[in-house]
Amino acid sequence: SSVSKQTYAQRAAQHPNPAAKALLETIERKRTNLSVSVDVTKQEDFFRIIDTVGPYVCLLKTHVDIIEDFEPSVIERLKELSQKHDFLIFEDRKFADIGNTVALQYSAGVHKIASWSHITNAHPVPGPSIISGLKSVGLPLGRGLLLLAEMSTKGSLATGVYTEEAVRMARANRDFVIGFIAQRRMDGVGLREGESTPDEDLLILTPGVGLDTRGDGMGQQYRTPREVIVESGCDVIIVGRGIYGKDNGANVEAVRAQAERYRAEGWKAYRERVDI
Ligand code: 5FU
Repeated sequence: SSVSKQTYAQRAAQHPNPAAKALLETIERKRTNLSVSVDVTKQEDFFRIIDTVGPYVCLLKTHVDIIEDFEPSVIERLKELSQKHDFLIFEDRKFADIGNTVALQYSAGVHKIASWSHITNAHPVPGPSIISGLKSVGLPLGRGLLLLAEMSTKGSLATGVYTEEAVRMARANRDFVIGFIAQRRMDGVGLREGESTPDEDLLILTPGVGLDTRGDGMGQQYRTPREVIVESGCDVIIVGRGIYGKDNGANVEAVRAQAERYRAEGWKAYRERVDI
């Protein structure tokens, strides 16, 4: 049956990439398809939010380069919280350069992303060489890559033929590319006459999710978990400000309540989709 009708457990059992398999297993074990994006600039806020939302997420999304008081111990603490709460880590780095440069950006510098981030992502704009570059670093470490096939923003240029080519690039690299940042399921997108992909399972992780507003006045567009999971067939909802609010998550109980709420909405939508 089509991937979107299968359970996360069924998909985990079949997935060839270790990071994708671990993500699907975590989703099933914790009964959550929620990823929280922790976009705050101070360590203190960052770790308070993570320790609060940890029990409710399968995947914790970071922009590690926005942390002002970054030091190497941030990574050690992030790894400890990932163990404590049983979630994977996704550094939303959006690589976009030539293969040689992205391999250096991924492995080296201050952040050494490949050494701790189970999943990262890249813009397909340079073509397939961006995958080769990142793969040379990430594949031996068992990492997974998402391609940005679409974006949530108003006026995004990632549409049409660009999106189709992104899907073809992923299909040609299924050992390392585990899916997409996108707004809808990509099964069948970009297939040429006579092509079929019966055993393909490319995950869809979807930002631009909010229950209380439709946008942020800076181009972001929000849809509900049900629109994303049921109507568009996506696998993971990514929520930032909808969970930690406008005050960097100062109110711990409010953050916990929102994380529980989005987890429940995302899981209910999944059960509706697969009919369980
Ligand atoms: F690729 C994308 C995209 O298309 N839209 C996004 O919003 C990534 N994002 C990220 O998801 C963005 O960089 C933020 O980290 C997060 C959304 O945060 P929000 O507070 O839920 O709007």
